[in-house]
Amino acid sequence: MTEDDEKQGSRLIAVSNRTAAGQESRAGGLAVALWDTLADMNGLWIGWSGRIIDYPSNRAKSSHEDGVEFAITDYSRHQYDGFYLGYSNSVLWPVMHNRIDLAVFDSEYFRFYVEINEKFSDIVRRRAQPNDMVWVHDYHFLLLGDMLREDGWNGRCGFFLHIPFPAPEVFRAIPEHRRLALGLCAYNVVGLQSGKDLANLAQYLEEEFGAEELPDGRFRVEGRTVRLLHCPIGIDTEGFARAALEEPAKKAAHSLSKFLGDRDLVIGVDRMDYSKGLPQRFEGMAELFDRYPEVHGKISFTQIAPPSRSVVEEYAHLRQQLDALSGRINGDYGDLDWIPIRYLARGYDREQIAGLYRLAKACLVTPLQDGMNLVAKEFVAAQDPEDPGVLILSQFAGAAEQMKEALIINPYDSASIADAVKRAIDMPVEERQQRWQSLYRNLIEQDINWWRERFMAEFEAIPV
Ligand code: ADQ
Repeated sequence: MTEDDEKQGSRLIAVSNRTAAGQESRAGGLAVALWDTLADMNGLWIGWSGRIIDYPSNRAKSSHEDGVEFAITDYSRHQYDGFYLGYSNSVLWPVMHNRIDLAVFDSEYFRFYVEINEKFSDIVRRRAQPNDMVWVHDYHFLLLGDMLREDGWNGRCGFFLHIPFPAPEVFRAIPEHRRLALGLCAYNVVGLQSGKDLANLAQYLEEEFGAEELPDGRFRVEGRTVRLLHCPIGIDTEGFARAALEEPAKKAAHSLSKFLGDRDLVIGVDRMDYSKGLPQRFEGMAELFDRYPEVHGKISFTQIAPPSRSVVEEYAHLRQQLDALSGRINGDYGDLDWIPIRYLARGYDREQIAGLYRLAKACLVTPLQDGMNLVAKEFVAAQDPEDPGVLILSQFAGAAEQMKEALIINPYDSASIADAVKRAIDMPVEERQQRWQSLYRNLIEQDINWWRERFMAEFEAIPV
């Protein structure tokens, strides 16, 4: 009998491509929420090590950290290219973000996607006991639940999709769409960020498989029964608000304010990704400078966007686009003593970012599609209640469903961005306070713990 066999009660097993194992700082957010849940439930977290090696084992290596067990595995170069860069990030990511034009449909990729999902199924299978709960995260593992079922595991198995579920006709652009969607239905519960994502998936299942909604709200799809759960992810609101008052935050804000002088700061913080609408944001700022000459020299836009997944060609292209746009805008509108756009292609610690948010008069969050967008929530959490900054938020971010008191914009319309920035800069303090209070109240109510409890409650209700 192995050590695992001896453990009694229900254990939580989380699966995600990357885990928080060995991370120096895991302050706030998903990592902490999952970690706490796992520590409470004798948990195990399974994921990729981040290493690429010649002959990776099919097994995972166990380690323990602060009450959580980790099972971490490596990928080969082919698996990394085919599964991670290929199918996950060159097929699923673009299509789910409505960018079929950027997808690369190479049938080899899917082979590796299946291979890695099988590998993880095997790792889970070796460790899972019948009354354990397996909570799988994100688009890398759409097929994992299905494979676990094929492997004969009938325990509780849930999935949370962090990115959007697109309109059915967009999802159908993926050659393997039916297999992926049926795979999803092997999970007992599928959590989605927004009501729109849920409606898209339900519509797809109805159209494609004639799915039937049962009286208890679950869907019956080709002999499988799945609950679709609207479960928008939150942040550690109070923790983030506190971080904005601490020393690293103050120091970062102080450094930036030396550069700003008495200008108003407009900030953007993103991973550099084409889904985040960065060129559109820069164009919006150009439109602002064009329409409102009175703001020249009065505001400074700082965009923080470290490169991500830089080996994928599309990201290199985006970087060039941003370099060219910021150069053009600074050339057109800048002056001897004013740089309109500062673009910093590097990451900062979240503690520092919290201070920058608090310093800002407005934050631009302009994704063309986004599952949720946590930057929008962090910005609000970091504000000074007496003198809060204004959130400018894309109608295409999942967060827009919850954050209605933000200034909602259409990122494709640069005039809408320009006018919103002008309105934010001019907004009277009473209106800023009212908007902020209502946004903050919701962030406290629906924080990261609310999210995990909502999902876990659904999970625990599944009969074993
Ligand atoms: P992401 O696409 O990574 O997440 P987002 O929700 O914005 O996007 O979260 C990014 C996190 O990274 C935030 O905590 C933010 O502070 C941090 N971050 C971003 N840019 C940074 C920078 N330049 N420097 C330092 N930190 C930075 C996916 C989905 C989202 C969904 C989340 C969670 O795409 O839609 O909200 O998962 O479910």
